[in-house]
Amino acid sequence: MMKIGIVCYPTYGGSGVVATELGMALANKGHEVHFITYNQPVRLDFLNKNIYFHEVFVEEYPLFIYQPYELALSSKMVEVVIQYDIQILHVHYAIPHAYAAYMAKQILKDKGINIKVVTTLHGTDITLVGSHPDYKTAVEFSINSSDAVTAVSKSLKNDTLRLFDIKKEIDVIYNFIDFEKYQDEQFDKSNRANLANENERIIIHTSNFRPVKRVHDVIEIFNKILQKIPAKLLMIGDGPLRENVEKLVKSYNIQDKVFFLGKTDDVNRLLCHADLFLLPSETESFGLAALEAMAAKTPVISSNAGGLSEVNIHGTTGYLSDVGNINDMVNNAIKILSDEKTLNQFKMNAYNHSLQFCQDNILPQYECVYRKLIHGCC
Ligand code: GMT
Repeated sequence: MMKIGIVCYPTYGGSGVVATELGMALANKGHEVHFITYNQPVRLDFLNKNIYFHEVFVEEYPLFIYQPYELALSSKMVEVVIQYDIQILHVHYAIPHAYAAYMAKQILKDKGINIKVVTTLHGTDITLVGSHPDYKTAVEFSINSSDAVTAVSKSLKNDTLRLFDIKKEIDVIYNFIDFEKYQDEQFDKSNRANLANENERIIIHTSNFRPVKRVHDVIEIFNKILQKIPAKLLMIGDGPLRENVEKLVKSYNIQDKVFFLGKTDDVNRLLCHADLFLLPSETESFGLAALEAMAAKTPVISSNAGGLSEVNIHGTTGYLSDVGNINDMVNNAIKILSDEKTLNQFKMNAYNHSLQFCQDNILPQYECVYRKLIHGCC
């Protein structure tokens, strides 16, 4: 049994989801897991045994324009490590977690404690934000100062090596799925009729509606598919572009075909009805949303950005197109949706491919990283 502190963003984003699912899975295996973050992580189940939650408070003070979150986080890490004899601090998303962990490590060193820090890179912390000149020096330093570094795809590892001067080995450990949440039997298939007519295909997009997700492309693609195939589009999630995209839907007069469902924890309950998943992102280090769709037997039409080709296999589990190539995505979608036999084949392929990302395959890889740091071997 190991004692592990997990630091993450407690929000709907992929990195928070991965960190939370990882923590819960480790706890189920008997490890003691301490979440250290500013809010209760969205998918955290407190009824799970071996789970602890430590909230980071940031005291407001009129002098501060920016509240010193990293400082409060480092202090909380030190406090939790000492109180619970934590052996590993696993921080998800480099900014500012890896930097705060470095500070905590130095403070603990001063007290005679050698805490091991694992940093997992998730994507935008490297590709969009981390490499910006305002952050690069500190991000590079904190990655190099971690005891172990993991990245969620080969593509992200390569991006990290290209954008930073990295002196550490980076282990690729893919995102994973808890297949218990995707067992067909637990879903009531009869309520499909509440989402679409029998002759309509159900298409889903899930994201945080940020520019990187190219949500406008989702609507453009769907509008073109609609001209050939009766369908409904479920837009799951929320974010800055939602209002804008709702306007685009109105401008095409397809409000009766597109439903904005907002944020929900029940994505798997909706995905079990889906025929197609759209993810035309500008960049995507891995694409957990696509993997979740595949686990629910849903083929994926995606861009070929970042690590998406490591998840979605062109011509087998779905199709990949260049970013912004809407017509190609439409043609591929129609290829899949036009006849039942092809659709069912893609659905089974998607599911079968997703199985290799099951929790049982991925969890031991993280445990191995921890053990190497604590005991020197796996
Ligand atoms: O995609 C997002 O906007 C959320 C983001 C995050 O940091 O929480 O997701 C990133 O991490 C996920 C989990 O590792 C990956 O599956 C996503 O592909 C990655 N997003 C991007 O690279 C844009």
